[in-house]
Amino acid sequence: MGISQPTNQQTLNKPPHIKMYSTRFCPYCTRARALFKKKGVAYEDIDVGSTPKLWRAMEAVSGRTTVPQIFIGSLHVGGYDDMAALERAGKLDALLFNQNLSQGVCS
Ligand SMILES: N[C@@H](CCC(=O)N[C@@H](CS)C(=O)NCC(=O)O)C(=O)O
Repeated sequence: MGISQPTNQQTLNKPPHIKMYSTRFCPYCTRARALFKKKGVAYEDIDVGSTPKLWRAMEAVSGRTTVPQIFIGSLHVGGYDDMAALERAGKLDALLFNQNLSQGVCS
């Protein structure tokens, strides 16, 4: 039978795909990368700086005109300030690590 099939629990807790539309040297993008690094999460980094078509695609999916634009799974977090606010509120890890707070409680 093998052991390759994830349990329902593992499927539920699969980390979301993290995507950031960015430019290489923008300070807010750099700060976002540093926070992702601190959290130890992998993310897709899409450089929109030299490709107007990609920048327009970012504007279309986010409704915003600045970089970075950050998505955690299907959730549009916003820019770096928005992600930092989630971190300050203690809400970022639950999103990054797909933690369902109702699970894992011993009773
Ligand atoms: N509050 C935003 C600020 C983002 C921001 O100002 N980004 C600059 C680059 S570092 C930008 O996209 N500027 C282009 C513009 O304003 O059109 C955030 O935290 O992401």
